[in-house]
Amino acid sequence: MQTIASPSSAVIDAPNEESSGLIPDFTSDAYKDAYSRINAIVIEGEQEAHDNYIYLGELLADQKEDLTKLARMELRHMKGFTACGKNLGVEADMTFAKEFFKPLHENFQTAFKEGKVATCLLIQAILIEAFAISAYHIYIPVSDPFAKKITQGVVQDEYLHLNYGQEWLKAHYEESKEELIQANKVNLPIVKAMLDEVAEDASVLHMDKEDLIEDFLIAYQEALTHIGFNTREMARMAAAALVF
Ligand code: PL3
Ligand code: FE2
Ligand code: FE2
Repeated sequence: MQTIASPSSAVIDAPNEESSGLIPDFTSDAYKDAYSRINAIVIEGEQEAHDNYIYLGELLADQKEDLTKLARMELRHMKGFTACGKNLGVEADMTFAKEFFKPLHENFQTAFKEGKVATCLLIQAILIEAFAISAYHIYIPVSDPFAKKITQGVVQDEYLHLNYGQEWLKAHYEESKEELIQANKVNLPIVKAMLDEVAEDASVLHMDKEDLIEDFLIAYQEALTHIGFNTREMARMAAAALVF
């Protein structure tokens, strides 16, 4: 039986100090402008993560209780990040954030309607969670003290979510393998495009794009390894998506 296990063993290196640079001026207009979009992305991402775990509970009826717990955590994250924006006097640009998530949102919805659990889990519990873990990890050293405390709490939960997805997929590896390869091919380029889109605003927050990519790839590769893919298969998956 599947339970919510302890955090994955994935330990990600600290971002290098040179690229994260000095602590930014949280009160500057440039910082607030970039934060209005980044904060919105995170709020929208947490809201969608909540919804996606609720949907997954529909597909995996025997897991509904655990998935509802994960969904509740996401709502807490959403509220925490909303408070971070308010604390800096920033209004989140939710219209921008909804557009930002649209491609992954639509692909999740299509997979959900087709009952494709492996695809839904790859999108939410692996790709989005790995993206969130890398982003939060890079953000923590350059965040304001209020946001730092919140983000540190959140990132621990995100490991549980990634772990949930990888355990289910590991247990269903043989029957999910082809579907995962296909879902990776479609969705990995979308995540790369999202990273590209956020990079400029992230740099205003003193978050380095290369660090983000590096952390994301480490978390993603560790998850795929845990699920059961070997090095050659992962190289093929990277080549099929050929994005980084
Ligand atoms: C799932 O639990 C959460 C999904 C959220 C996706 C986050 C994307 C992060 C984009 C770059 C952000 C920098 C972090 C800043 C935090 C205010
Ligand atoms: Fe979350
Ligand atoms: Fe999560």
